[in-house]
Amino acid sequence: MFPENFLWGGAVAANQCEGAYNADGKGLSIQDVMPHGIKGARTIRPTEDNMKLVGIDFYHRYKEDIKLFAEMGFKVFRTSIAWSRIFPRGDEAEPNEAGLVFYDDLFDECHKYGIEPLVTLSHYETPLYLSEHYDGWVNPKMIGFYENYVTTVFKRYKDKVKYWLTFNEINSILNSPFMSGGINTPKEELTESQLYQAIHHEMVASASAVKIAHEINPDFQVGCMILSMPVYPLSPDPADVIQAMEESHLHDMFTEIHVRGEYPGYMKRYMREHNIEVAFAPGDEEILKNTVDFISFSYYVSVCATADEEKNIRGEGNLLGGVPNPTLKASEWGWQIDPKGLRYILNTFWDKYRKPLFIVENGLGAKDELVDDGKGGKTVNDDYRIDYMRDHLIQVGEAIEDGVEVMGYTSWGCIDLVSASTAELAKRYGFIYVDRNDDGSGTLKRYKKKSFGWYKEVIASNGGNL
Ligand code: BGP
Repeated sequence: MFPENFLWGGAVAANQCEGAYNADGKGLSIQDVMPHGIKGARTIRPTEDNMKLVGIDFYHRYKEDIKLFAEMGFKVFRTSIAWSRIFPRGDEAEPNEAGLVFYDDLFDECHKYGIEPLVTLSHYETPLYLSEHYDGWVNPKMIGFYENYVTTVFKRYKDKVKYWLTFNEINSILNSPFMSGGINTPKEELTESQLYQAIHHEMVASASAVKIAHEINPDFQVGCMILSMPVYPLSPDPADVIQAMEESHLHDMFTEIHVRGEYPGYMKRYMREHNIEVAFAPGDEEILKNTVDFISFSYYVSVCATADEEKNIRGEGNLLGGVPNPTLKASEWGWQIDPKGLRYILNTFWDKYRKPLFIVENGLGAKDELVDDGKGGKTVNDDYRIDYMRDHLIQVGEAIEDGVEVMGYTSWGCIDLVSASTAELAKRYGFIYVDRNDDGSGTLKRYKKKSFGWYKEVIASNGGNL
C-alpha cells in the first residue's frame, strides 16, 4: 500500500526541455556546447544541430504542459533551475532578475494546481563561463559561486519551493567530468587527484547548501541526488562478490558523505592506495556535518561486476555502464531493465541510512510512433512504457511492504525531452508526445500517449490500480 501522502509526479531538467537558450539574459551553459551528448565532440559555441537550444520550448509552453501534468493528477513536479538564467556567467554578485521572474511564474503555475515543485539546483548545466574560466568544480572558488546562487534562489522561492536537490546524479562526475562537474580539462588529462578534489568541492558545496537552506527556511527539505545502479556479482565466486562491493563503494561514498557527514574508511583506503590527494580547507570537515534530510536517486539499470579480466566486458548503461547481466533484457539503447533492482536498492539505502527515500527518476527511453487515435486525433500506443513502469512500481510497492519509507516517485521525462547522454529527441520517455524531431522538424504540438491515461489512473488510485 502506498502511503496517503505519497508524492506522485514527473521529472525534467531545464536544459533538456526549456530551450530559449539565450532568452532574457540567460548565459550559456555547458549543455549549449554539447550537441551530441556525452559521447560526441563539444563545440566552442552553440550550433544549430544542438537540440537543446530549442528543447521542447518549455520556456514558452510551460503553462500548457503543467496543465497536462495537473490533468494526470501530479502532486509533485521535479524540474531544475538553469543556473545561467540566474547568474549568466556564474561569478557575478547580482542575479539576473528576468531569470528569477521566469521561475517565480513557473512555480506559481504549479501551485495553481496544487503541484509541489521539487527543484534540482544543478542538473548538468553549469554556466559555461565557470567551466572555461575556472575549470568547473576542480576550482575551490566554485563553492562560493554556488553558495551565492543557492542563497539567491532559496531566499527568492522561500515560500514557493519546499523540496530541493543539490546536484543531479552527483556521482556521475566519475564518468562525465565535463557534463557533471563542468570540468573543462579533457577527461584523459584529468588526474585522479584533480577529479577527487572536484568531488570534494561539490560535497562541501552540497553540505553548505543544506546549512544555508535550513537557515533560510527550517521547513526546507534538502536531499542529495545519486545515480543509483546496483552492482551484482557476475557469479557466486567470492572474488566477484568483493569486486562488486568495491565497484559499488566508489558510488556509495557520495551517499555516505551526504548522510553521515564524513568520508568512509574504504574511500580513505582507496585514496591512499591510488595516491590521490585531496586538500581539505579549514572548516570543510565541519561543513560536511550538515547532512541531508532525505536521499533521492535515479534508477534505470543494474549491472554486474567480475574479477575475471576476460569476462570484464562492459556494456551500456546510464552514463556509467558495467558488465551486462545475462538474465536481463535491455532497452533499444542497451540499458538493462531490472524492476526488482529497484526494490533491492530501496532496501539497501533504507537498511544503511534510515532516511526517507525519493525516486526522482525512472522510465523507459524508447522510439515512439505517433498514430491516429481513431477519434480524429493522434496518440502513441506505448504499452511497452506502461509495462516498464508498472513492473517498477510494483517493486516500489514491495519495498514499502518491506518497511522502506518512500516519499514519492517522479518518472523521468514525463513529457518528451532531449536526452542527456545522446542529445536526441528520438529517445522518448514521456506520457506526452512532443512533435519535434532530431532534424529540427515538427510543430512542437503535444499529444497524450496511452500511458497518460494509465498514469492518471495509477495516481487516482494511489498505486492501487497498477
Ligand atoms: C539521467 C539524467 C537525466 C536523464 C536521464 C535519462 O542520467 O539525470 O538528465 O536524461 O538520465 O538519460 P538519457 O537522457 O541519456 O536517456
